[in-house]
Amino acid sequence: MPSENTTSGPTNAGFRDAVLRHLTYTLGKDVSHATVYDWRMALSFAVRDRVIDRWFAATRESYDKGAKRVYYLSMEFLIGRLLQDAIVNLRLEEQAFSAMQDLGLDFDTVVHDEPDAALGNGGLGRLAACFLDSLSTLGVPAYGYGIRYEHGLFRQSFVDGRQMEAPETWLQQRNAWEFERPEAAFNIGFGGSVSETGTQAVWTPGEGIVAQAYDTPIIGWQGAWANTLRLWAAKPVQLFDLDRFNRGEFAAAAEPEALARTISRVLYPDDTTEIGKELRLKQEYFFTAASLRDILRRFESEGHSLEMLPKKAAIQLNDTHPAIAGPELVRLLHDERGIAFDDAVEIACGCLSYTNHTLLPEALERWSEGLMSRLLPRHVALIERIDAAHAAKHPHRKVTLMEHGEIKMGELSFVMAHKVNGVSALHTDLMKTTVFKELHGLYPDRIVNQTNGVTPRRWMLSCNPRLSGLITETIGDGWVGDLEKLSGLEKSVGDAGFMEAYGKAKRDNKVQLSNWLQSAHGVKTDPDALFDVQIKRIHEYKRQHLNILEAIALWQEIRENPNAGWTPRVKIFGGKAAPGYFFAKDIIHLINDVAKVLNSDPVTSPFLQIVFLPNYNVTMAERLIPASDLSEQISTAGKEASGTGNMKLTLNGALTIGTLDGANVEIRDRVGAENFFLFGMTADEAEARREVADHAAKAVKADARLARALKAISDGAFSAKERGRYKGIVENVSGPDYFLVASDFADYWQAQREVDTAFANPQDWMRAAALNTARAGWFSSDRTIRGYLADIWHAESLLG
Ligand code: F58
Repeated sequence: MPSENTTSGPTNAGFRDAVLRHLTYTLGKDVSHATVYDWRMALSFAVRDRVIDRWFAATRESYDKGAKRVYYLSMEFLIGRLLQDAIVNLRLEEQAFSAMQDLGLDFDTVVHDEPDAALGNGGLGRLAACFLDSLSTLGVPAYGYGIRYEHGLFRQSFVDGRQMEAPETWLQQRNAWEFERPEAAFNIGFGGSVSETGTQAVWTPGEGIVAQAYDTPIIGWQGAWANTLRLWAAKPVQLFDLDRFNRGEFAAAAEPEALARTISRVLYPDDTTEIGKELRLKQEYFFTAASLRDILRRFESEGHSLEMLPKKAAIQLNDTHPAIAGPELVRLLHDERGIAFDDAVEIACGCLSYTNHTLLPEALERWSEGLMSRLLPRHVALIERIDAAHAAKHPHRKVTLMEHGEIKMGELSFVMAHKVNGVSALHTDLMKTTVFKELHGLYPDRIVNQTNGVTPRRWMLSCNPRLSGLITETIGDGWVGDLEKLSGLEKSVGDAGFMEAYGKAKRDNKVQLSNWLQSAHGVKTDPDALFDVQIKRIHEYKRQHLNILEAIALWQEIRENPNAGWTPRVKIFGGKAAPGYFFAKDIIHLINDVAKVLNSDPVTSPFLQIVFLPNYNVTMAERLIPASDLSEQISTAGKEASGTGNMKLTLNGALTIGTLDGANVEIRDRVGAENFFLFGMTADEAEARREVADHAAKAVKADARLARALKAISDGAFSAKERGRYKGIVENVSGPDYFLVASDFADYWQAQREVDTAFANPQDWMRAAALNTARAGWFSSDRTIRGYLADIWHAESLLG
């Protein structure tokens, strides 16, 4: 830990005493019996105490000033661990570190005892977490609303190279950061019947569930402000059936509780079945409806009239998962509060805005009308009316909200929002020309761009203390709250002393990672090798299979010519595949199988090693990113909406090998083409290539390396006992190859060899790495949030 000095706050001894007090009086443990868990909890409570006053003050100030609040509705908040984050934001490093030292504990061991809150899947969820940090840092009154998943995303392990899924158990221990709010609870209904009274209706749900709030304070940089992450847990209306219990039906007596709890049990239940789909839709309505009721309750408690809602509440839909917010808000205003339908729609539109995170048509949610009518009968009728109103306004429109018996949640979100945003410049342009082409034509001012960003507090200050220390020594600590100040480093890039220190920070980070790989995973790596990292969800469009094919081809070439002066490389993979996505699971299996063969090859392994780390999560990202040399951002152009890992890696001085996709385009523009390894087709070229008959077969034929790598897979070089194991992957890459692995392979290979050459010249490499850091300042989520405030939310910071 860096020994940051605090100018205010408790003395070190005072802080240590606070930890001891919590150990004794909150946890009921004495020092001689305390476990690491007890100490971690005691430390967390002591830190949490420093948050509370600020949190209350922020809430009061928002009320006093009648401020507009931002509400971020998201199925995922991938917040990871909170202890270190709170310590860093409150600048309590020195106190916390010395308290642990005084008490004879190792600070890192205590901090690393905290489980990751795996309440998300990928970038969409992590973006929500970075936004919470930035909203608090900027002093914007805001709430994150989501689900308190008991198990979150599954825990991944590998058995014989195959992905296994087990429930995540982050809530098995007490969660130090949340406050249960039994009084903040709403009944959420499903099913039942609707009786019309004129244009209004009364919905009488057939079943109900209670949404109960749990609040986690989110403290901003230097503790200037704190907002709330409010997560809903599902509870039964009736806890326990005493009659059945008394009849001896013990299991049945507990059934209502078990059934109710399924709603907040896991993130992404397998929705390949009807019952899985139903659960997923219930989850979406559950948290959206509870959040809207909470928002209205707060608004009404301030005594405003309903037309004022858009002036007081900005409600952001993080993807389509909370898209039911449109009809639900109309229902609450129209059916329950008597506002005329058209006015209700207008008010709802004034509040709602929608972020799109994908252009993959199969990823844009659609719900069957049958299912929706069964669960949310009133909402289906309201969607029909919203659609009719849209049609009346635009008689020539072709795009409808319902089609082929399905409700299209992307289109519904678009129509119900006053702004719709993409998450990178390219993605936003493609939204206008592809998925939302017609709607964009009808509402040309609606789509805006807000390129994603990442919080510098977690993704530099906290995860990379060595580089952070050097940056602060060089330009002062203003960069943490204003990342664009990193540009001040540019003038030091020519300075030998700075460059030596920069290189040393990276090298020390790599040694630290190497040690961890050895101790936690039994893998031996050479910290002087190039650390080549691809960490993200496993998906065909992200093309982890392109990466592993290149590794196979390289292995074959090194074997043929082992003395050609190869640049030693460790390829590190991390990421989970959705449980029902079998192709992605095959990719994981293939990478693990290839790793087994390559890592045990005595000729090639000094130059090429493959490591696939199980259970990639936020904490693992915090370990890997500061130690990475090369960032693999190799998606098929046009498919990665933005990427945020690419930004974190750039900031931490990894050079990117990447396509012109998502935010890579903007990263390359900023860091300079000479500090970025570009390859592959553009989005337009990719579209055109798909039209060429047999494009993949032709590409394979034209590239002996690719053909040989594919043949090795088919011949069972990595699956001797089951030669056909990867038939699906081989046939896909040489057949339909929608994601253009074959067509981009040769260029990717070439770019990788340029990487080899560049890495062999450490001075130039480090210079490029330092320039990546110096030029990454624009990718702060503080900048992104300022953009949302100005262009979408029209809300303000309450800090000076
Ligand atoms: C990600 N989406 C995008 N979705 O892929 C990435 O380009 C972008 O940077 C990021 O959002 C933030 O804008 C993403 O993470 C999911 O995880 C889906 C959740 C629902 C199921 C399908 C995946």
